[in-house]
Amino acid sequence: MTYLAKPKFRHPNLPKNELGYTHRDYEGTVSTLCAGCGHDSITASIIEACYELSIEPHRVAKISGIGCSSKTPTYFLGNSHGFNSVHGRMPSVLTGANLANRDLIYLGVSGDGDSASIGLGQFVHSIRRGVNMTYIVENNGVYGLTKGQFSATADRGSKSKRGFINTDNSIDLAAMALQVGAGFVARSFSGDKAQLVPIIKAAIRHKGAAFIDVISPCVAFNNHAGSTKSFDFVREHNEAVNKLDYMTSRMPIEVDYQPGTVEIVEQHDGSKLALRKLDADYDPTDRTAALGFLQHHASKGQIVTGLLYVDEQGEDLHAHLRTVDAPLNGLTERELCPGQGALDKFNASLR
Ligand SMILES: Cc1ncc(C[n+]2csc(CCOP(=O)(O)OP(=O)(O)O)c2C)c(N)n1
Ligand code: SF4
Ligand SMILES: [Mg+2]
Repeated sequence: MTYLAKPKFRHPNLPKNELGYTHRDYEGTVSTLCAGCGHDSITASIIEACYELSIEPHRVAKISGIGCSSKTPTYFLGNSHGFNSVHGRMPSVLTGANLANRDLIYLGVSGDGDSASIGLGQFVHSIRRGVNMTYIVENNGVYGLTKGQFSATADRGSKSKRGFINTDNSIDLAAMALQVGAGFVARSFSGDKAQLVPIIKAAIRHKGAAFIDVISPCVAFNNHAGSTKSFDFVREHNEAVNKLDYMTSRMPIEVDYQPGTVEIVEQHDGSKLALRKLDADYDPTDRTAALGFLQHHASKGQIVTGLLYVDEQGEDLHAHLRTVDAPLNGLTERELCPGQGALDKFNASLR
């Protein structure tokens, strides 16, 4: 069996959103990921965000690549459109779908292997083009699905489960998204639902390319001492005033910390992550300052979390290409193929 459907029974008094839908209407099948995987916590935040925004599920298209992270769209929004594509190719498949039907809300779900290695070119080009989408990377620093090789986001010096030390420099996808012009860039932690849900909601509302890097510890291959994506490492490198809720072996790790504080998050394997939540007075409208802020704290071993940058006047690829307002499937044959006269006129305009 490749998936487990959830029982249809639901309590009659479940809370409902403006559309009359309950959380259950935004769920998918039962997750087959390892118990405690950070990716499942991100799934829960996506469900919560879509429920709170009262999104009509049939208006969402969720597109992913290959990896444990890319499997997750099966576990949320079971009544939405979905396409599990090819390793590293989510951005181009999403771009094509978006150009054909601009009326849908596009959720791109990917992993650090999917986006920072094989799909790195696709990642930067979809962002720099301003494709209207929410692009979520579930970042665990490893190729979880293929047994835990280092990914390109693994920090130099971090240790694999088998004891190998990563000697390669790492790629910071949030910094890269800033550099290539993303209109919205945020970073969060899978176990910080209080921070992640509003970020996802804001990203969905943003017009243009919205990128969210979510640190999401892999309990199977990246949750040991020496890993810088483990819960313990995050906890240790969190500078400031925040406080982590709990970490129990094999249970999802949750955090709850205040703006301007650093929380050291202990992972299942005992390794630690340092999360630094942006200050309440941080200005997210300055792209250059955001890049400097990220790099400054990264040099101190801190992972900055929060909304790093937003361009509130965001524009998307359709505006750049001056496409028609209607989705292509809403056009008539005459509109799609206006004849030789229109083609001659267009060709003449390019001479
Ligand atoms: C073209 C191609 N190359 C390699 C693979 C093998 N492969 C499958 S998933 C994966 C890495 C997944 O890592 P990531 O995107 O970080 O997802 P995670 O499992 O960690 O969530 C690789 C290398 C593949 N499926 N297709
Ligand atoms: S191998 Fe890692 S990333 Fe994959 S499901 Fe298990 S914990 Fe999650
Ligand atoms: Mg990964």
